[in-house]
Amino acid sequence: MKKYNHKAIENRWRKKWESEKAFKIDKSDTSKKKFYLLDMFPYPSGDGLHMGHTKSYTSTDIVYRHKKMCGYSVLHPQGFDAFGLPAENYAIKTGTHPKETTKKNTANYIKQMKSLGFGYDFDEKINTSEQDYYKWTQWLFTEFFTKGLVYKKTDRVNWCNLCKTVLANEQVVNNGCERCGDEIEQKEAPAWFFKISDFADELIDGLKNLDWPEHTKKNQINWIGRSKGSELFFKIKTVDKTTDKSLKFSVFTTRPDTLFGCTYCVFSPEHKMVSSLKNQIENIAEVEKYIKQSSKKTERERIENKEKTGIRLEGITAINPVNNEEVPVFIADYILTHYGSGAIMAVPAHDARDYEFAKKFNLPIKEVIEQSKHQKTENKEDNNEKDDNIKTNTKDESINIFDGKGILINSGKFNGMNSEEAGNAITKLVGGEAKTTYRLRDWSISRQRYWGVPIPIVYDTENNPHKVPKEHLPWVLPEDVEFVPTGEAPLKNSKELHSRTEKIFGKGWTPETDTMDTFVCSSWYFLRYPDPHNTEEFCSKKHLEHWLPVDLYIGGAEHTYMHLLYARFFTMAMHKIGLIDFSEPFLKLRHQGMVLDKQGVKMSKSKGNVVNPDEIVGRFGADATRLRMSFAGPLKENIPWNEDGVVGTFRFLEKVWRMQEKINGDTTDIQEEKEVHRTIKKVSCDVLSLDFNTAVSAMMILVNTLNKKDNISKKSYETLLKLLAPFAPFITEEIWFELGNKDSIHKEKWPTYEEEKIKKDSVVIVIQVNGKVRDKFEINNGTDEEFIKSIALKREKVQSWLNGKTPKKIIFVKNKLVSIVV
Ligand code: ANZ
Repeated sequence: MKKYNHKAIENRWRKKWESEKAFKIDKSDTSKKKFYLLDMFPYPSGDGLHMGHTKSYTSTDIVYRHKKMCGYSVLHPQGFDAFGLPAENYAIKTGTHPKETTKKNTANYIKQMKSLGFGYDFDEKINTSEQDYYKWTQWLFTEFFTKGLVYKKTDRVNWCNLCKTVLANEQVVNNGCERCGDEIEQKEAPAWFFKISDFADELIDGLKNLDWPEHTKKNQINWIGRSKGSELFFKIKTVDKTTDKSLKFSVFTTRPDTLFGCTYCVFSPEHKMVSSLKNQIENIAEVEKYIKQSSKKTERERIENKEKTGIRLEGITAINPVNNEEVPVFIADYILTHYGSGAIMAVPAHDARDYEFAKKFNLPIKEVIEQSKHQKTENKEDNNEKDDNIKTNTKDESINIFDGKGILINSGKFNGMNSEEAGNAITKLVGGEAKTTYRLRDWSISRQRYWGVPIPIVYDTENNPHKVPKEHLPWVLPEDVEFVPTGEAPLKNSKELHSRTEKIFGKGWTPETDTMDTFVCSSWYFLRYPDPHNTEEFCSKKHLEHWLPVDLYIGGAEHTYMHLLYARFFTMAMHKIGLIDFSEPFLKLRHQGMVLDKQGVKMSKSKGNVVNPDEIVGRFGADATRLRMSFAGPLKENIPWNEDGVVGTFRFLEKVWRMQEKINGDTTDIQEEKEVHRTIKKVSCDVLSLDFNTAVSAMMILVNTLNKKDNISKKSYETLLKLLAPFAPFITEEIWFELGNKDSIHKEKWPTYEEEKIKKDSVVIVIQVNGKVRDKFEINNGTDEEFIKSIALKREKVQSWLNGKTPKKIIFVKNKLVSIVV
């Protein structure tokens, strides 16, 4: 029998599939049920595909091939999120135009994806940096502009000095630039904003109907930060009484029930009241100094502030509306300008931040809420268990403040009432209003960079903005620009762009010279895939209706706050203005885990622990690589990469290859049939739930069982090949033709099983680690000891209990138990 020659096999089928256009689908054929399967498209970096891509694209390719075999018409497109900083930074360094870099890198990615056997139809790919794509990004911008969903304002923005650009809040990570890590500064600059905040409620409420990981939903909800509370009004009193008595300010509070406990008020440093009171503030010089200092801090820094800072406005007090008490007024940067009204009533007895501040500035602390009896007993019961409502830990002391709801004390006629009731009553009494606020801010998208979509806006001689009309789109990115960043938008220096603007719109008209945040490009790309060559529309109605929304989206959880939120916003906004008839883009979302190195450390260039998929594919073949990725763990888990694993899957494929020798007619014994049906069931279920590792292990068990026999029926073997086909598409195709079949295995129907045939003598093996039951699995009665032990050791739960240690002893009890001692 010939040796398993992965190189020859894979090369042959790669060419054949390419020439036959095996991955093309007829998108207008609506006779089959559709399935829209989406990958997060890559940025074509100079480093090529990394192992993380290999893992997640292998997963979607398995789903793609499986769904196809199940009779679906599957749209499984791929493309390139090609605008962005790295290509531009590379251009700055080397003088190579980003277009050239992008072209080269894109070609390499395609080559790599083809080598891994991913079934993408590259004739239908999209590239966000190409005119036929960004024309529509621009058109959508102009539609949003017409409908008031995008506007320009001058605001404090996050500024990265190294990348010389403005960043969205979401792109500031640990007070540094998401890209380069440099510290972010705040500066005033004009910028274009998308009105994402208009959709805050819809963005929260829409999550209810989505099949997404719960933590991702929760994180989006927290990020949007909807808070229901009251707006209350305080009057200002100044020492010299020159100020108008009616000068008042509002505070936003989620706890109006604590108003009697307010012992001071705080403004954010940017609050306009500070300048209104300028002449009355006795220590204005110091106050201004403080304001200047805090202006350097980013919002995140202010929220995370380790130590509270602030300054009292001497000569100013505020009147607590519920009891007319005079309380001191401060400014402090733990109060944010854009949240609520930018001013608070501080209740140090019941709010940890206020408590910390009060301690530092020696301010009175007045308790006004008591735990109800019911709460007290509950707390006693779970004694030392952490309860966020009761104890708030700050850096060096555990503050025992009660920030939960309860019963009012020290609150005049409201004593004895519960928080809920009292909150409403107090709000009403002092003339306050119910109010909802959000943390989510509008999305600033102007970037002073070159390699992005030009914002399709021109200004008339009075500097009023106008959209570039559709007939002039794409509003082409000019080529006559310097790459060296100056802090000014590179497009400012394009003579061509300026003369183009005057030529079309008139003398004295000027172009907008900022480009768009690249996240705009990726906010709608999934709407282009069904119809990427359409020159009249971003996507035809017919294709939109048939293909959207996306049925399954797979990508990293790191996109929760940006891409996944922006894409939902775009979809909702487009729905609102009637461009599409649905408002959620991704019905089901799953995240893939990361690929770690042997030591469990994330692979990264800087750590020098990156493994190149090309090299692995070259040595072991695409099939073994794909299989190893699938076998290493469930999709959502992080998996360690080590070469032994791929050696293992390669050997498994060799076994499958050699089984050809044992094919003998079509007789199937009952035992064999049961085993085959059981495997069909297991693999079918596991592929649906994206637990590829257990699907592979089920196939390994089947191969092991079949191999023990001298003769294997052709039918059983062919079923095995079909189950294996989505995982290892090359070898299965090769054997399939060797067996005399005339058409591709990937066009076969997915095998079905009969429950009747499965009922058989399987046994449940219990796994103990150090005497405790940790896992169990079902296997054939009589499966041999070594195999059961090896399966047990590979189980995910067991691995986590072993925590990298090698077992000292493994006890085996036939058909019952594997007991591991470490
Ligand atoms: C008084 C109070 C008493 C509060 C109490 C809380 C507990 P969430 O729930 O996150 O929305 N706040 C209001 N505006 C603020 C701003 N611009 N910057 C910083 N903090 C601000 O938080 C709402 C609470 O955060 C509000 O309710 C207010 O403090 C504070 F026992 O008012 B509270």
